[in-house]
Amino acid sequence: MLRLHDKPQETTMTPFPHTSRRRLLSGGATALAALGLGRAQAQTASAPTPAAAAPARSLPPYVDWKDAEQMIVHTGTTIETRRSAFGTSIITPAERLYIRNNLPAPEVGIVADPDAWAMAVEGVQQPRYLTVRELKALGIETVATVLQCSGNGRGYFAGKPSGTKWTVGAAGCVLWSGVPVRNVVAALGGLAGGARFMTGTGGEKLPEGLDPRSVMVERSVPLKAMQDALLAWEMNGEPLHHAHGGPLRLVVPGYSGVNNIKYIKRLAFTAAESDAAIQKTGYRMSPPGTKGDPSHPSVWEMDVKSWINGPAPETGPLRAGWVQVHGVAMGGTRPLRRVDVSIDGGQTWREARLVGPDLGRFAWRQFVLPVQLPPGQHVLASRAQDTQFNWQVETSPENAGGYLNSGWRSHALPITVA
Ligand SMILES: Nc1nc2c(c(=O)[nH]1)N[C@H]1C(S)=C(S)[C@@H](COP(=O)(O)O)O[C@H]1N2
Ligand SMILES: [Mo]
Repeated sequence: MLRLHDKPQETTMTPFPHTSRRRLLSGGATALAALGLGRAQAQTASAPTPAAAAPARSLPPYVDWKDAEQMIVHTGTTIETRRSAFGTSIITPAERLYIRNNLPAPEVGIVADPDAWAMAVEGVQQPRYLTVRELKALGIETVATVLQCSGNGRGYFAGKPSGTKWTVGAAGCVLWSGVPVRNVVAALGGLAGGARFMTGTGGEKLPEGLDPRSVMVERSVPLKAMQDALLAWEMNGEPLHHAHGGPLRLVVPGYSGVNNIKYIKRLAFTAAESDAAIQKTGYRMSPPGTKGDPSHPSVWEMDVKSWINGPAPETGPLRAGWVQVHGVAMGGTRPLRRVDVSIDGGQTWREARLVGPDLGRFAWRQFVLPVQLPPGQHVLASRAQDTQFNWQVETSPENAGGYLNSGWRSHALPITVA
């Protein structure tokens, strides 16, 4: 049976031809330059390779170009970035970015001629199909966003909700380039009226013999999300890789992973939310043990959140002395204001320093705090605050799907110093 809630599933993946191991940043130097990012900064500084580098499972063929040593393969459709692999650069390279597929991805041939990919636009004055080629004529913008699975952190919920036990690595900060959705709407004469939601539909081929509504990836977000949304064909300055939604992906900044529809084939401005299961009953904040329904809040906007990435135990034994505690912090939909760090599990806090570029309110920022660690056991924690003075919560409410865990306590990192 196919399930939709970020559950681990052993789906048979279509075998894809071997992709070149590493495609260098090339096509989108313009996008990077627009953000004042040189090549060096856009790449991740070399993070130490984990001592136990051998992955438990090997990467499936469609993502065998990823950096196997830096990934945790839960299943063929759920692949997480190691905590130590975010490094000290703000952008997560494609080779280290997590993967989450609710359905087997479409065949890789769809990116052979990306400009030919066509998408239906509905709920506008002049509904029609637009190809990527036509979209490219409507403008281009670049935005950095945190792409984070709604279930990131699920593995830290005490109630052990079923589904992939993601820790921190179902997330990354990436640069998207594409056309603003509002340009597309304007080019098609504006909204048809009565719309309250923006609904995107994924281009997967649905398995036969099942009610399409029960399996299709189709998500609605509040219409206001349109203001920041992009239809993206480029990620981190490269043509958008098939595995991350190429030829074309809906990017909804500030909204959790599932709302960022890969290989989008339809964008509709609708009065009602989609009646696909993934919208109606899936990705709902329902109490533990209950099934989601439209009365429960949908998993949409992300919260203020941070976590520490190092010093990480997985990179080898830690010695007493000065260390640079470092991590990432995001405001969700609002800019980040401040991050505090604790080395005693949250009893005392010190303000950390935000470092590196600020790529806007939808990106994450890096923070550091130099501390002197004596030998013994320590619990490293961080808590972020947005510009409206909302602190990251200590503990996120348990929910049936294990969604939106941003609690600083459960994300704390225990370390042993020799
Ligand atoms: N078409 C389509 N879009 C999708 C999905 C999917 O299965 N199909 N999965 C969603 C989920 S749950 C997440 S977390 C992100 C994962 O994006 P990534 O694989 O590029 O990291 O894509 C979202 N968009
Ligand atoms: Mo997800």
